[in-house]
Amino acid sequence: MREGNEDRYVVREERSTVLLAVADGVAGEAGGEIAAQAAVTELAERFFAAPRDRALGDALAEAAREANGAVLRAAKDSGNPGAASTLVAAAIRGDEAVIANLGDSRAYLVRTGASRQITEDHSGDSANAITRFVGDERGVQPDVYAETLAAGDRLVLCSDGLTRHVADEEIAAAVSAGGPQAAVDRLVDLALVRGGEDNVTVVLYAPRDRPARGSRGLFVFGIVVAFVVILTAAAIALVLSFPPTR
Ligand SMILES: [Mn+2]
Repeated sequence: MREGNEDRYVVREERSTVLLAVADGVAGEAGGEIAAQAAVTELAERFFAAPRDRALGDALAEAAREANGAVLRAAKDSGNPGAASTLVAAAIRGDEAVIANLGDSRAYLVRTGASRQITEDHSGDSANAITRFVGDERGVQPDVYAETLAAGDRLVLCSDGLTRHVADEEIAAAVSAGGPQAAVDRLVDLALVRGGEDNVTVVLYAPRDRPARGSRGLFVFGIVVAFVVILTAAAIALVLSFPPTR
């Protein structure tokens, strides 16, 4: 098992908007934890500081660029000038979800029993190489994807500690089989049994299954009321869910 945890995540809800992110400090680089922490902290600060009328995708991309600067500063200040991190983030407001990524941490949409990888990995030829990351002196431009969520959809953000060992179909099966907590437990267990050498972080977003109608006829997905963190030496699973509607 790896001694340190180079994965970091953030879950924050403000102004009816939910921000989720996972960052994985680049393997082999000293300061990976510092880079990942700086990435998620700055992302959240900048994202929620954006003007309210800013489009979600623009706010998220801009926050990712600011996170890049923060990682560079943190790396330099800590004496680890090569430190870098992946970053995958999702911003959700109502039924609108925007996802941004740099590196090989992923986002999946699980819908009606099937999973679809939303993000495209920015990875190189060798096993651990990533071609885009936060902590890049050249500056970054994340890929941005937009999804419209439907009732029953699940959004999964995860680090490569999961996806190196667990197939897309298994993610779909675990997420579709039961409640959010059982799903992340199952996924982390699978990854640890098969690998156990990398940190595993899974953030599962579960909108309310039976959306209420908003004043303009839009789906309203409710407010975050609970999340659970499971921490072991090598695994973090986070469930974010809404209370079942009566
Ligand atoms: Mn990893």
